Amino acid sequence: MRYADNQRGLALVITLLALALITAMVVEFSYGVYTGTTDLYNWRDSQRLSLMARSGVNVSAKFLTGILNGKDYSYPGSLDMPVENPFEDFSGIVNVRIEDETAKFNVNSIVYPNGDLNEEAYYAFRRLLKILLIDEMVADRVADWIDPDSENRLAASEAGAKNSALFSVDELLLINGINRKIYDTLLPYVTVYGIRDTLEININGAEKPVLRSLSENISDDLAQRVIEYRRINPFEQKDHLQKVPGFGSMVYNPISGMITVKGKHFAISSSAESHSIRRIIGAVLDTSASPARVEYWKEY
Ligand SMILES: [Ca+2]
Repeated sequence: MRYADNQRGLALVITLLALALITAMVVEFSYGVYTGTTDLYNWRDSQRLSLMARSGVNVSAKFLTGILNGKDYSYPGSLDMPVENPFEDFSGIVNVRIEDETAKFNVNSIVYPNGDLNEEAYYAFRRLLKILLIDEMVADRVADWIDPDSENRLAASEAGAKNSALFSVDELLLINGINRKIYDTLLPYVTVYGIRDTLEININGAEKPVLRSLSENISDDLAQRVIEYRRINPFEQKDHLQKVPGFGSMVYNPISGMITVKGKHFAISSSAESHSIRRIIGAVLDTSASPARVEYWKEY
């Protein structure tokens, strides 16, 4: 019963969002973006696409805050909403992707705001690296990059260090010892958004490696059971994790301070594409603020 309800709920959300997207775009276009001259065609097209991409973000942001308002949990960790040919005279596609950043590992959490190492988060990060077959020493390099002092944990690990928290994930590429391959492997699982006093991971959205990073006792099998369980019954409270077969209090208690069931930061990526011209907008919202605060915005 719950399964069907959730699936229906999700389908409804997507349909409503797609409808709202189209409506918002129609409204934006009625402001007279068109000039109608053929030599301006490419410019005009590209302007239209920018507007569509922007509408995608605005509408999703509104919907997201509406959905989250008054709810104790959020599920799933990511959502894709492609809308094809939204208007009669437009052949193209608008795609909006929403990702729960709280379901990812916040690398900034390994160093407390006061500069001390958060050992719990640090060891969790090492586990994440190990699971992804990345050298665990990368955790020390990230810690040195963030911490305010200049004492090398490893040879040259303080070289060029920023000595403060990362503002965006691509800063990871500036860190000595993190090459493109390591970065690409890490990217789907890490974020720089969220509180810094503790690691806080949304168990309703976290992917397997992130779930496993929380504890040595979370095996691949157990993480898989968590994913299957929440597909039918998203976690409404943290301690409902213990309803997952094999997830006893011995596993749950030590991690209870590092998890949550509701996303706070959400990344929205909206792309509009037509005749091989493409506009993309990436934004990150903090939905715990009221109204939601834009923490990042990039158009390309
Ligand atoms: Ca440092």
